[in-house]
Amino acid sequence: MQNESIFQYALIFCRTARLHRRRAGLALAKIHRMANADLYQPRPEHKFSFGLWTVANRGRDPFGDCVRPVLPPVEAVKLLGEAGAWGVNLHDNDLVPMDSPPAERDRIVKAFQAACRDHGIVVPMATVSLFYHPVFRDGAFTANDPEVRAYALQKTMQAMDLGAELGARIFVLWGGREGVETDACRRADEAVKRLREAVNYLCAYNLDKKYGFRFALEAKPNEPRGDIYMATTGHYLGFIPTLDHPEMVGVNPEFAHETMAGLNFMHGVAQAWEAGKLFHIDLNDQMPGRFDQDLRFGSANLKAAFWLVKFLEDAGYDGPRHFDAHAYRTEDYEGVKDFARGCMRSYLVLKAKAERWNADRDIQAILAELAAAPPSLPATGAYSATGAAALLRHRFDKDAMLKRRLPYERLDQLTFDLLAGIR
Ligand code: GLT
Ligand code: MN
Ligand code: MN
Repeated sequence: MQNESIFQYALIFCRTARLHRRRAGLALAKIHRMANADLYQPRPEHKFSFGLWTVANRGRDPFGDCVRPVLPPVEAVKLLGEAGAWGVNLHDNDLVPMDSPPAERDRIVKAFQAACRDHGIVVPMATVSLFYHPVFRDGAFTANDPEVRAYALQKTMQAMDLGAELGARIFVLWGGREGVETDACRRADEAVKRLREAVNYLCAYNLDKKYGFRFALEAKPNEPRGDIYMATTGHYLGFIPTLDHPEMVGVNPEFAHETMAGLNFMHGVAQAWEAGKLFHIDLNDQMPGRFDQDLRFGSANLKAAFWLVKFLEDAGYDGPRHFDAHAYRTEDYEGVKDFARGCMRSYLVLKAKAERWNADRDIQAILAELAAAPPSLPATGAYSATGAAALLRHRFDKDAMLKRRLPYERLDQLTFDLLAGIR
């Protein structure tokens, strides 16, 4: 009898405990969800920005017309405010139509500034369209026609005036038309010289006007030209030290552009960062071997996006995280908002994953093992005659070196498990 009641008591206890455990579990899951929701919520300190041309993209492609109606700039700012972005960037003509009379220009700028204030949006970067108007059919700064080259400078100076008025401190130059279909048209080194002359001129204007801009040069291998001269970020990193004011000029690497060239985007970004030249970044996605897709960040190459976010966060990059992408052509403007939210959310999810990766004991144990060096190894950091003599004397045990593990398969699988959410 006594045993029976003990048994019953134990049963009730167990049930209650299970109930409590379930409740506790549910509460914990809720806390987790809330914490994560907060973790993935864009905030101003994340510096997420979008180009006016990205959210206002109307879905036109070379084979089909627009699918979305015009989204006026003030409406685009509203959309970005609602989506939780921090900044908006623009080309001169994204905001002010070409050849607008001054009074009209000023009215447009005022209305835009008011919209930015109302929706808590800043303008970190400005740029210039030197590709849309047919006059740039043979390029802008590198065009053969000296009048086109002069016009390109004038247009850029006016775009700098506009950017400065809006508070931008970064000025992007994307030479989309600076290229060829046939190399018969000019010597390629002549194009490099013309480009240098133009950037030098604009740096001098920047100093003259005390705008304090930092120029960020954006590379692309092709599209809309058959070949664009400055094909990769690496090309620009080689070009910048040849300028009159190299300290004023850096790069704006774009995920899609380097991927179109078949390159590892993060490697280019890392080199720019290491050289102190990562002034801006264009985040999006792209399948290699395709046309210029400008897909939502993280939507096509999850692992590449992860390594990139991990790199930026580990390095302490504190510039804008600019999304230069656009929504699928199948979307309406609600879908464009989903697209914008998705870019930022994916970045923040990957940022949280990078923190997990850095805190993961198994991953860190492998990294520690990889970094270990035998104590007898002569130092090779800086050259000295005695150091070099010690290195020349040293006997390397290649068999022992070969026996050291390089467990990259496991490291990569741990990364995969972590990204897949099972770790
Ligand atoms: C254009 C291009 C982008 C550039 C923009 C800046 S315009 O949309 O595809 O990569 O960053 O000029
Ligand atoms: Mn871009
Ligand atoms: Mn692009």
